[in-house]
Amino acid sequence: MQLVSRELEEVAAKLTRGERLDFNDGIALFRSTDLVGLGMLAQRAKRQRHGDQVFFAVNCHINHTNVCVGTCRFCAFRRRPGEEGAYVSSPREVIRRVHSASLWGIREVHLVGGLNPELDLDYFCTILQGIKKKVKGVTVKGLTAVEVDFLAQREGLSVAEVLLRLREAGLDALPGGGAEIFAPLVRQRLCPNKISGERWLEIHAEAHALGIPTNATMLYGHLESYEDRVDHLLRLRELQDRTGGFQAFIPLPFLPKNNPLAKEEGIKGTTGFDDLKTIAVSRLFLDNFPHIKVYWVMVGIKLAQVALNFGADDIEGTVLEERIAHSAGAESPQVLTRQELEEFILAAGGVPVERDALYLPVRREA
Ligand code: V47
Repeated sequence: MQLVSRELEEVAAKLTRGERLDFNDGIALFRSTDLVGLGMLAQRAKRQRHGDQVFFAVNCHINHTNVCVGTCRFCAFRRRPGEEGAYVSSPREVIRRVHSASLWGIREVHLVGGLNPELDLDYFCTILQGIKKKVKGVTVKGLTAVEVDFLAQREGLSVAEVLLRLREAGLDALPGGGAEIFAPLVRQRLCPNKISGERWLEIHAEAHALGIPTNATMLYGHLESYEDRVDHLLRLRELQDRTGGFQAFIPLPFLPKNNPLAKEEGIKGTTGFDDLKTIAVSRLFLDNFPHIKVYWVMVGIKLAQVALNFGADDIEGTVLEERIAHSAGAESPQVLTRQELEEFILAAGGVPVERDALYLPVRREA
């Protein structure tokens, strides 16, 4: 029986032979409309690696400040210093919030914010030390490569020095934000002041060299072409070949509310078809990434459940208090409980495995 359409046959044969996909294969996958065939290939790859396991974290997201000197056109979260609605949480406030979230049994904190020139390295070290002291056993995935670069410049330190200080204070892993799309021409139109794709990759390579694992993201569904998406995946795969330091890849669909990019360019947001396709292609193309994560906050809970059958093995998380996606119109709730998340994974045919920021399994007393 023919399981995949003609257009996928060649790639399917390559995958069956255990061969790596190249740039043209990536384009063929993105151009294909055989979503079911793609999903089947991706889910086979997911099962070969993880069986029925689906990883999740009981976590909280802390966005400590929305003050940002960046000018990313897709962002609905940032405020200029002094602008109405601008906020900065003190270290004490952040630690208090993590402490109160610990009543939910969190084992991971996701800490990211704007590029706020008022916040120095000590601010972050105080937060990290405070979190680790107050909440035993919690792990912290915090500061994007963009924030690390900004801090290094502010402090006149090297990236490695900043990372070492942060690690000493309690940082366990870097999140994947700020990658957006690496292709320079599109990146320039999306986020003209942001570090280049090369710099983003360099900072992740530095983290990997220090033994700090990281994630990677790709913002899609705006001005980029399929060629740009495959280029992005290819660059990530190449770095992963060299370092092995990436844990998870998370494709992020562009959300079109309250931001200049959507308004000025008339962008409507992605389709469910594209979201599932991008998850599936990511799984097939990034053959050296252990985890492909679906972010239910951005794709919606129901589609995230389907994505767990289209190659994703990981789902972010209980989340609690996310602001970046909700500012840009995410319609999902602010939080899922651990029980809801587990039920949701089970209903999608998965076996839930709770993990921390280092992907170590979390064992709970019954
Ligand atoms: O870098 C900003 C994106 C990212 C919009 O590493 C937008 O585990 C869509 O990186 N529409 C931050 N996306 C979120 C992020 C993340 C989320 C969950 C888990 C992990 C992880 C990382 O959000 C930004 C940017 O790419 N973003 N605005 C928008 N309008």
